Amino acid sequence: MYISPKASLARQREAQKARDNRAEIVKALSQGQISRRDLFKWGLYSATGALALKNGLSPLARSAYAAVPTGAPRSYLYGQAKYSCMMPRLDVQRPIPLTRDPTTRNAIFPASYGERPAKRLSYHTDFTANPTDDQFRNLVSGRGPVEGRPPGEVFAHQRWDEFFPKAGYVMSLGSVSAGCRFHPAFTDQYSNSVWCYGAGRYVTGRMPPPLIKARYGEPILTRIYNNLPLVRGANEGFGINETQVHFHNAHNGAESDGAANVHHFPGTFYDYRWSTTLARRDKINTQATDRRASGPDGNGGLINVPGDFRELQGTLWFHDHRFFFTAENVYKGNYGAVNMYSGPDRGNEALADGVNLRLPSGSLLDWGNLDFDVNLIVSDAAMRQDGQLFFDIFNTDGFLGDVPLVNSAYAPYFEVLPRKYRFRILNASMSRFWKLGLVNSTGTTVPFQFIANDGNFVVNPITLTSLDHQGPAERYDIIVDFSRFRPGDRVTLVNMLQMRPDGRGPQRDLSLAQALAGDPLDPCIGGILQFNVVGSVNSVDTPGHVHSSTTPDRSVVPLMLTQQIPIVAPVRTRLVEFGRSGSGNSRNAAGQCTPDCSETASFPWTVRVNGQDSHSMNANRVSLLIPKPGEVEHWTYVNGGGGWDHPIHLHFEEGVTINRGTDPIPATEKLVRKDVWRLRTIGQRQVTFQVQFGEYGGSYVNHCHNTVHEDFAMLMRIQLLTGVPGSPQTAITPTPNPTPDGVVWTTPEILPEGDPRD
Ligand SMILES: [Cu+2]
Repeated sequence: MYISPKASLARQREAQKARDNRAEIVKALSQGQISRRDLFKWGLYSATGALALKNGLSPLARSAYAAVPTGAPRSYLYGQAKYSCMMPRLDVQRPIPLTRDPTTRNAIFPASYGERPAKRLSYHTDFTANPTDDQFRNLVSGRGPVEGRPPGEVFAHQRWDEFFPKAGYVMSLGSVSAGCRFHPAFTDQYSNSVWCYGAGRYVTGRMPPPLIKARYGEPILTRIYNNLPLVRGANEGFGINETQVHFHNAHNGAESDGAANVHHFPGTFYDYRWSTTLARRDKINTQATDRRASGPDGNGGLINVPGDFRELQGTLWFHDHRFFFTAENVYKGNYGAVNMYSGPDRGNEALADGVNLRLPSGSLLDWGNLDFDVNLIVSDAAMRQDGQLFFDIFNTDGFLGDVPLVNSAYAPYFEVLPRKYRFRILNASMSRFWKLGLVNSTGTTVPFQFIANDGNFVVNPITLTSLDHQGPAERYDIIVDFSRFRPGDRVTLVNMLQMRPDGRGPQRDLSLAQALAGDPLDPCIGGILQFNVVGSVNSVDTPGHVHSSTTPDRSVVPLMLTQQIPIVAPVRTRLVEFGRSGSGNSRNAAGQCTPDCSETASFPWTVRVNGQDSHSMNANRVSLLIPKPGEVEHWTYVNGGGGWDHPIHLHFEEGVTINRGTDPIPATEKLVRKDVWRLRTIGQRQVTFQVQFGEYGGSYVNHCHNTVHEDFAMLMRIQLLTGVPGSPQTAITPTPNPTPDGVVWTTPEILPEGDPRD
């Protein structure tokens, strides 16, 4: 259909008006000027909780001429074309050495940092005992404890002495300062359009996202200060000024998992102990004699650790997990990457000791070289006409942006040498799935090798010409060999997946030619990153050093990366259905959620265990209980409906993917360890995997990682019991309910269908 320029302009204006109206409502709600009741009264809100699709009110009403896929007018790009800015590398954080005070068992920061010691028990414990002592009070707000971690033994760091932290990181989550942009030619983001991390105490946030280089055998203490505005509404329309930080699938006690309903408030900090525990520590290789179960010692050697080397992890990330507001907060910038280094996955391509796999990385540093081992965080954003980041908080299906970002930069370019590179691709989108492939300048696909799924090695590298769908939070590690190219050549990373315009999931796979032709309805289809092959690049590992294309590539891609974990008969099976069964029951009779949710939130997305009733998220309800560690279980996840996909994330443990029901299973998933499984609409609607729990206990979660589904409220609580005598984790964890004045405890209900105890 032909649309005249004049009519097109009118439609753009109307779409803009719709978005402005909606933004006004969001702002008025967040600042308490109107209530949910007012919206009902005005007929703008339905009983199911959705905003009425009235023209001019909802940008998703098609009559509002909103652009696909954002529901708002096309983002303003200041006339910039793709590949016009350089891709930033992630902001590598520097570890702070911690020492142990033998008397107090506290971890001491060097005096120059001015940081109080990290302790096994939260400072909230001291605040509760000494409520008038200012040293334990949040002095920014003047109210409540200075640490957000709940008080007492239940939230003490588990196995503190065994995993005593040696490396410290102090970061603040804050508003951003001037100069924060998605492209050098774009406008600065307002200080509260973007909220992200900065290194230090009570500092502003910065882009690109941080990267922490972790290694087995060196436990970490990450102190996160909440430096966000005290006023909830100071958020440019979305995002809540409270956070709990989830270290996505690292093997940690629940008190450090960042998803035990422990969000904290502006002015407070939270000490997360990231233990670097290798799974099966109490069961396999308990004497730490297997050299493959190890971390680099910094001097060419290894520090052995107990545990199963087949469960070594690599590419991980951390992100906000404030229940009911995760999508807004992650989208706003609350995330970062963690590379876990081990004996086999050393981040050194030259060191040959029989354990190190020598994957592409570099060799200037003993471990953790990044020169040829590159994190690519892929996401999609939308911007208002004034260039500020935009999010639609009323959307419960899925939020899609129209601006592809890599490491927070708009469709950038990256200079590479003609040699092998490792790329760690993370999908950090809220709702968008990607299907990525590589193409050269003549339009021919460039094959590559797939080596890891969700941070877990596949047994043998798999040669591919395009990746499988990559749902939110999934990580794919690939090796690309640019040695067949010459300086001046170009290779493009292309997205070949068309999403449903409503954001609920993928619509169809495109051919490479279709993707390269672009889609006028969705600018995130087609190229998102261009590799420019050059003759020399500057080192990021040793600033000042220059790598040349004539330097030999000493990296190796071995035929075998790890060994297969066998599938065995399970102690029990579980069935979890992720569906859409009417209005979820996140609100109690008084209309309140646990924890508090937006007044306007509705809960169409539900979870059902073993065929019983459907529920939506309630932090005071345990839906699955794991009675003791070490028991092998087989779980089946099923998509309960049609028309949408769910990328389902299990915290704390990976599962070995067994089958996709009777549907074919791709080599990149078959018997591969994962922590996010896509449940598709047709074909691969279900997945069965083998899982066992161990080493830690407490309150964890399992949820959809389309964070919009997660917030509305496809999430359930899991309780792990450890059976360690005297440990609080032998019992159900009481629910901590954070308030600005401190934590209040409640006793959770337990769904009988999720409790296998007699
Ligand atoms: Cu979902």
